[in-house]
Amino acid sequence: MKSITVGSLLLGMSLIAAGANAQTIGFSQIGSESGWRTSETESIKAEAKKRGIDLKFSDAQQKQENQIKAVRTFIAQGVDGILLAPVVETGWDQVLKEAKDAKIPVVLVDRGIKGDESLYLTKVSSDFVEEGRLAASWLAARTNGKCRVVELQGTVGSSAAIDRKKGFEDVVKLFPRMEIARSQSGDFTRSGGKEVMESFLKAEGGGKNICAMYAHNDDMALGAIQAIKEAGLKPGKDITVVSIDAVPDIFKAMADGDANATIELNPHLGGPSFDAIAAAKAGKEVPKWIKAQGPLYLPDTAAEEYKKRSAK
Ligand code: GZL
Repeated sequence: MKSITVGSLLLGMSLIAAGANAQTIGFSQIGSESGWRTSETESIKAEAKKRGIDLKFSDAQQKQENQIKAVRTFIAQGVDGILLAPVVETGWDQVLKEAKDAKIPVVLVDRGIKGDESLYLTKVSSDFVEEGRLAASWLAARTNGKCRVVELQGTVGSSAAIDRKKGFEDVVKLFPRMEIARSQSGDFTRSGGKEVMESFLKAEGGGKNICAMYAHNDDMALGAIQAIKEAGLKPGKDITVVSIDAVPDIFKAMADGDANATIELNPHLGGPSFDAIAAAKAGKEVPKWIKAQGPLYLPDTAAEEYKKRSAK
C-alpha cells in the first residue's frame, strides 16, 4: 500500500481548506472614462489577486444596461459577493432585489444609489458633498469671496456629479460676490471637458471675465486647460483651476503652473469592499457607508507628488 507522510497529508488538507475559502466576487465596473477610474480598476484587481479572490470583471463602457446584465450574470454564476460601481443613482432596485433574493451581498463601490438601503450591504466611497464644499471653500479663500465660476459637471445622474455640485453650491451661496455663471456636463472625460470649456469661453467673450473653473474631476480639468490655452489665456493664472481626483497628470499641470488645486479621491477601494463581504459572511455588523476621504493638494508639493505617483 502506498504510504503518505503526515507532512503531505497536512499540506493537502491546507490546500483543500484554502480552496474551500477561495471566494469568487463579481465586479461590475463603470468603464475606463478617466485616469482615476483606470487606477481604481487596477487597484481592485491587484487586491483581489493578493487575497486569492477569483474576480470576475465586467467593464460596462458607462452603460447602466451593461452593468445590470453583468450583475445578473454574477447571480447566475452564484458568486460569493458583488462589487457594483453604479454609473447613475437610479434604476437598480430590481436587479439588487434579485441579488438579495439569491443571498449575494452587494457592495456599492465608489458611487451611491437612490433606493432601499436594505438592497445593498454597504457603500465604500468618499463624501462627494464634502469634496464640493472643500473645493468652493478653498476658492472663496483664494479669491476673497469674489469670483465668477464656470463648472464642468461629471456624468449626468451620477451621485458623484450630483453631490459635488451640491457641496460646491452650499458654499458659493454664502458669498454674495461669488457666482456659478455656467455649468454643464463633460461626462468625466478629457474630451468632454475640452468641448464644454470651449463653449464656455465662446459664450463668455473669450473668457476674460471668467475668474475660475471648477471641474468634478481632473480629466475634465485637463481637457479644459487645453481649451483655455488655445483661447490664448493662461490656465492657473487668468483662470484659476480646481478639480478632484488627484491623478498624476493634474500634479504635472500644477507643477507647470496650469492648475491650482486638486482633492484626492482614494482609488484603493478593494480592501474595504472585500473586508465588508468577509465580515458579513462571518455574521458581523457592517456600516452602511464606509468613507474614504482625501485631502486637498496645492502647487507647492505638486512636483514631488507627480514624481511619487507617476513612478508607480
Ligand atoms: C468619483 C468617481 C468619478 C471620478 C471620475 O468617485 O465616480 O468617476 O471623480 C470618474 O474620475 O469618472
